[in-house]
Formats: sequence, structure tokens, C-alpha cells
Amino acid sequence: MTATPSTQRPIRIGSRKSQLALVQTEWVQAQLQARHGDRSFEVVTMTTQGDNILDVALAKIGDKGLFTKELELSMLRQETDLAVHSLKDLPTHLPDGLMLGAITRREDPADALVLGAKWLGYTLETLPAGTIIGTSSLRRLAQLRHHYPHLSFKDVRGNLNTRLAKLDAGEYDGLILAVAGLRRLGFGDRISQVLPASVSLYAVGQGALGIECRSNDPEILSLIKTLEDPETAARCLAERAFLRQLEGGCQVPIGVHTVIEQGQLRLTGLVASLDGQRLVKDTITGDPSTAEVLGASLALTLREQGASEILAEIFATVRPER
Ligand code: DPM
Repeated sequence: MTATPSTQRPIRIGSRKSQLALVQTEWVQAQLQARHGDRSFEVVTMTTQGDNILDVALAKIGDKGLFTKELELSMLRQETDLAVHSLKDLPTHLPDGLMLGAITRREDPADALVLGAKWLGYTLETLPAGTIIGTSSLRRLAQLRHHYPHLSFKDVRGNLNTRLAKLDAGEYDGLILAVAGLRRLGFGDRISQVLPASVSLYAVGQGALGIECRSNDPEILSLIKTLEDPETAARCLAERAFLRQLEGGCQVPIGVHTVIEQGQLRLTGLVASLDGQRLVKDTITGDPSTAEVLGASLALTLREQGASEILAEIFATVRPER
């Protein structure tokens, strides 16, 4: 590739300021720069609402797009040209004028157990009754309560570094976190156990990055499309269609698992009650080119199996505080 000095304006990439967000955005910036040497890419950081609300349990904050709204507004005001998100934090409905332009290759989407020093060598199975596990994810909470009713669970907020510091200070015996975030920040060696699909289905989009851009900006879209991983995209589009058909305004215990095997996309989806007593789970398989149809249709199957009642109960109990 020949890099001729650019006379065109730099392309501006919006990012949150957290360490994880910056690592992810700088990776996208480097990938874009490597592929499009004739352009220059700069990162513009901003604080989102979600970064400022660290004391309220995430599940109780009704607003969607907590970590994405400010980034989106800046694209609509033409102050930035694209935004990099953890795909799982990007709502399934995007504002008018914006689109999900590309989905990058997924890191391991699984959840992980990180244990305090005193418990190293234990697993969720062998930890003694009453051990305190930190998570603010209703999805993780419901599934773990179901499989490990002997454990206790406690809310935990803050970025990854803050959470690990709370663990090391003894506030928790263990934490459940995404493998992807831990690895990207260099904490992969703190993982005690990677949770299998039989224990925890992951969040929609977990481990992938979503790059958002203006719908009417084909130039930017074609630049970012070069970072798309088709397999991850098909899996995540199925997962997002599944969630879109089910969700209703706040975080809910919904988990997924997808694979592409022998050219077929297999999507497993789950809706759980908060106490972990009821789990509705099923699987659908089909052509990856019909990913969104598969996702929406699996959602309807789960509704028929009782997911609608579970979700209605949750929306009635987890009231937004703001
Ligand atoms: C969303 C959830 C969490 C984040 C809910 C869920 C976890 C909250 C918690 C939608 N966003 O997963 O059921 O555990 O208290 C988040 C993380 C990452 C992106 C951190 C994590 C990194 C992994 C990735 C927070 N958003 O899940 O440990 O890029 O997928």
C-alpha cells in the first residue's frame, strides 16, 4: 500500500473514555489506518451518561443506549464520522440517520469467573455456600442462581479495574465478567473458569465490536465494511434480531449462543426469570444469510413457551429509577 500524504480531512472516530473503550477504538483506528493509508483517522473521546451513573444498579436504569447516546449525537451533528462500541452495549434500535456499519471478528464471547486470591483453585461448583459473587447482570444472575443456588450474589458497578480492585480488597469472593473485556485489558490470567454454554449463555453481541456510522454516508460505510467479519456478523445479526423481538426497555435475563457449522447457523436463546427458577430455552438452525429471520423466529418460539410471561413479570418488578 502506498501512503500518499492526505489532503483530505481526517476521519473522526468517537469513543468512550474508559480504558476498555479506548483499547477497542485504537484497535479499530489501527486496522482502518492499515487498510486505508491514504486517509488519516483520529479518535475523539467523550463521556456518556453510563459513565457518570456508577452508583445505581445497571438493571434499574431504564434508559437504553446509556453508553452510546452521546457518541450518536456527535455523529448526527457531523462532529464525528463513526463510533466504536462493545456490540453488546449497542441498542437493537438505532436512532434515525444512523446504522450499524460493520461487526468485527469476535473475541471469545463467554463469561468468566474471576476469584479472589483466597479461593484460587475453586470453581462455581466447589465454592462453599454463601460465597459472594459480584455481578450486575440480570442475565448472569438468573442463570447462576439456577445452577448454583448455594452461592450469594451482590451488585457490583464500575469499570473493570474498579471491579477487580473491589475483589482484591475482599468485598467479593468472585466476579463474573466477560472473557473478551478481561483479555483486551490484559487480565486474561485472572480468569479462574470460563463458563460453558451449559452454565451461562452470553449476552447478545458479547465479544464483538460494532461500528456505527451515518446511514447517508456511503464513503465512511465502505471504509468500515473492510473490518467486517462475515461469520461474526451473521451470528450477531441473528442474536440482535432475537433480542429485538423480545426486549422491552430495560436489561433482561436474555442469553444466547451461536455457532456456524457446515455452513449452517445454529442459534440457542434463553429467557430466565430473575430468581433463576424458570428458564425457557430453545435452538434454531438455518442458513446464515437468513440470520435475522432465524433470530426473530426463535424469539417467537420462546414466547410461545412462556418467555412473554417471564418478561412481563420482570418489567413489572425492575422499574427504571430515572
Ligand atoms: C451489558 C451487560 C454488561 C455490560 C449485561 C450482560 C455486564 C454488566 C455487569 C449489556 N453491558 O452482560 O448481561 O456484569 O455488571 C460490558 C462489558 C463489556 C462490554 C463488561 C463485561 C466487555 C465485553 C464485550 C458491560 N460491556 O460484561 O464483563 O465487549 O463484550
